[in-house]
Amino acid sequence: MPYQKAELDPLVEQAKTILDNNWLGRSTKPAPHLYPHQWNWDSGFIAMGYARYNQARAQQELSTLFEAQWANGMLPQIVFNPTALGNYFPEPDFWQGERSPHYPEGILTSGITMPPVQAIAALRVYQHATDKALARDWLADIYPRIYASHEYFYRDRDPNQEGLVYIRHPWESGLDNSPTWDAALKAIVIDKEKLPAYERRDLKKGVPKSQRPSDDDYDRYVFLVDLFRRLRYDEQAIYQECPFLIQDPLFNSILSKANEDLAEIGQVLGQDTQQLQAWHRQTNKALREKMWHSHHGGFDAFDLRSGKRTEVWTASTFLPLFCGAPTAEDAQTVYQFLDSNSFCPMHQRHCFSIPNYDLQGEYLDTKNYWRGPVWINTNWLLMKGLERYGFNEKVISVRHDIIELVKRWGFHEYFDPYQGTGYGTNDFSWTAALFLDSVMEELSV
Ligand code: 9WN
Repeated sequence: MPYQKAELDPLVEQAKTILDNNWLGRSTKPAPHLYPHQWNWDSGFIAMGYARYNQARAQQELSTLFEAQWANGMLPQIVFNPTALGNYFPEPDFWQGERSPHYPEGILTSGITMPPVQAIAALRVYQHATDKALARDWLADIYPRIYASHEYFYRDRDPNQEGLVYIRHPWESGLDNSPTWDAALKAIVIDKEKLPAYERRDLKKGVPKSQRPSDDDYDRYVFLVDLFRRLRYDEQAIYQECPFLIQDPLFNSILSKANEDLAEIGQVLGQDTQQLQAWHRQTNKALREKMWHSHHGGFDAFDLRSGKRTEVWTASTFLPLFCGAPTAEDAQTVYQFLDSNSFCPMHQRHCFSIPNYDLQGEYLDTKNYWRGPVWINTNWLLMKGLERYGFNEKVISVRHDIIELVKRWGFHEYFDPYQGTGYGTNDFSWTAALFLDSVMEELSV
């Protein structure tokens, strides 16, 4: 179903208008009401969209994020917009990041991180730049900062030196209430008396409760934040005490691909990139050796606390395609699983690929956040992974689903895997940005 430029042009204009309206002057908020601050991985995806038509903004978006980098290299999940406080939970008064000696001065941030897509975004900004000299100067400025964020992961999040980093909060995964975290979260026993008082603000922004994480999930999210602030964000102490420590394939695949892309940036700048290449190889090897599940044909997460694999199948299961971890032979097996009834096969037109959770899974909820709906960012990442291994027919099919979902239902946060109906909040920035990128790609082939 090839698209005509004329039918996509008005949608591209709409996408740009959404990004313009969400632009805060130096960064972009993910959505007008629900998310009024700057988010870490959102900014990476947003920069990839700007890269297609506004180089200056793409560069500014990422530079602003790095102004909030902690002294230990950690790039925070949220950079708060001081003029919008009081609209989201948790905000700086709850995080109390200043308890850490690494907290940046004069900037308000949360105390966790997110999947490191920045190198991937920065390389795309450079590749699409119309002013290459300007982009090169910008790369020279941002390269050591991105490098420091990768160094932080391998130094502070990989205690066994395996080449696999852990996340210590579901919000760090970006896939907050994915069924992958259920068992680890359930194992945290909450004493309501001791839990700090808090009020959810996400339920006051027009999104039905049935499409958001549960109250039980939030209790555990809060429990973990409270633990981190009590431990003054000391990574060693957190490693000793945190009940939630998980090595996730999506997070590690993004980090691995980010090493590869940062090495490419390093080469543009004439830097020695051996360490980056070594990290990339080591993480790919570890993904293959520790996370590959040949029986299912996918990769699953490893819970460092229980010592068990999660055996939960989500978009994350396939992400190692993105960083080139599977062998060519195993990639065929991965593909069989990805293009099966569990994740909407391409020749079956009563569903949209790629739902975040197994359509045959026990906990499927087609309306609830990361527990079933299709998300444009994971589709985009998987599309790139499929491209890497030459699954070209599926690449086109996923790209058409990205375009079709937006065309029929609008720029929503996530979509029903069967009906396509848009859920969550709307005028969502990364949906607009990655739609734009996908359309440019569609029209160029
Ligand atoms: C917590 C901003 C973020 C995304 C995440 C998505 C959602 C936040 C929330 O929104 O998470 O980080 O309040 O639910 O899960 O991936 O980055 O768009």
